[in-house]
Amino acid sequence: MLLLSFFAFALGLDSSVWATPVRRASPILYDGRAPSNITGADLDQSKGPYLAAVKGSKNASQYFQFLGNNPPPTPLWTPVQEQAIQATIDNSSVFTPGSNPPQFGFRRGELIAQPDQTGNRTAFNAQIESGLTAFHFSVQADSQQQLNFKHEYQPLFIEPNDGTHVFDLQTGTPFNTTVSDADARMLRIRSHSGNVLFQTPFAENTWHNFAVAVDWDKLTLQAFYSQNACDLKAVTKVEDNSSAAKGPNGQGDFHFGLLKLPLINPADSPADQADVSHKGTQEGTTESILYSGVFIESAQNGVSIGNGKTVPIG
Ligand SMILES: *[C@@H]1O[C@H](CO)[C@@H](O)[C@H](O)[C@H]1NC(C)=O
Ligand SMILES: *[C@@H]1O[C@H](CO)[C@@H](O)[C@H](O)[C@H]1NC(C)=O
Ligand SMILES: *[C@@H]1O[C@H](CO)[C@@H](O)[C@H](O)[C@H]1NC(C)=O
Ligand SMILES: *[C@@H]1O[C@H](CO)[C@@H](O)[C@H](O)[C@H]1NC(C)=O
Ligand SMILES: *[C@@H]1O[C@H](CO)[C@@H](O)[C@H](O)[C@H]1NC(C)=O
Ligand SMILES: CC(=O)N[C@H]1CO[C@H](CO)[C@@H](O)[C@@H]1O
Repeated sequence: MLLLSFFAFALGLDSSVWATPVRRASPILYDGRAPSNITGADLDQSKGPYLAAVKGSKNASQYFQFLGNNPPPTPLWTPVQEQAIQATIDNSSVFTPGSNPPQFGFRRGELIAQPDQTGNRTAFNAQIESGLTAFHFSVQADSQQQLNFKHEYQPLFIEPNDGTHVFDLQTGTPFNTTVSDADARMLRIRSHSGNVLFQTPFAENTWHNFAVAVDWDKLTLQAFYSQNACDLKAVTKVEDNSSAAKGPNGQGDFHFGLLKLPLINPADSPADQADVSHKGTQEGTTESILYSGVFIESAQNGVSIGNGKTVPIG
């Protein structure tokens, strides 16, 4: 039976042919699941699906590791071959954007989805951010190099040129707030306006699987979530996200990796305290998070929920 389901999935046969809930797979628009043959040298040259430009002074392969089977990737997309990616920041993870000053407030190391090294990213972003598309990603805590939950982190986002996020993943203590440790240790999906659509405890030794379906015409979001091998389930309704811009102004790079905000330095002026990219306090610790199952699909025929199944939006 398993084998039959797999072939039905692979051949794109309609569900009505089979007694299982298998449906036509939605076309994949971007596959960021690291293949077994990718190397650190590929990453250093941004060869393949990742532009590794947002990072500190070291080579990309010193901030991102391909983990083979240790730990194994999320089991949700078996039998797709992939390996988890460990993203690490340390005190050297100060990004200098072009000719602008270094961002001493942040520590960051992010991969940006790209078609390939020579592809046109603007055209690619228009492809992955038109119609109805779903952004899939799984994250796991790294218990050896833990985050500091007193800080805010934004481990995944889509950023148009205006610097806003169409949606993002956030964890830690939101900048300039005080929350309990339990409330800080949450994974939160936020809308363009920064409202939390869904949150769940960032438990260790667990793959936290997410999908966010974006309707780029109606400007809505719907979040899906599961752990480990369990099918994704809708955890929100289709929510209004109309503060985001429509068309090219609302399209931007898809980032995943650690972006760590500073704590406020009380000695700074109010203006400097608000300058999160350049000011504030960082402890300079080495911290990691793991990614797996990163891909983007057209969701016209529904959202893949794992184990060969799809569900409609809404
Ligand atoms: C890995 O192998 C695939 C399939 O043979 C190939 O298309 C791809 O270019 C290879 N990737 C790298 C980074 O070498
Ligand atoms: C980065 O990689 C290049 C080419 O392999 C090497 O020459 C250089 O020493 C590396 N830089 C660091 C900081 O490790
Ligand atoms: C890249 O694609 C955009 C959008 O399709 C287009 O306007 C632009 O001219 C392209 N750039 C290059 C260098 O081809
Ligand atoms: C921090 O929050 C306080 C209280 O809401 C506010 O007055 C202050 O402007 C905020 N500072 C920054 C840098 O956001
Ligand atoms: C971290 O880097 C900053 C900026 O380069 C530097 O001022 C600071 O002394 C470093 N902290 C540690 C703990 O090395
Ligand atoms: C969930 C959410 O943040 N929705 C907002 C999307 O944008 C519209 C327009 O600004 C707001 O009214 C919603 O609250």
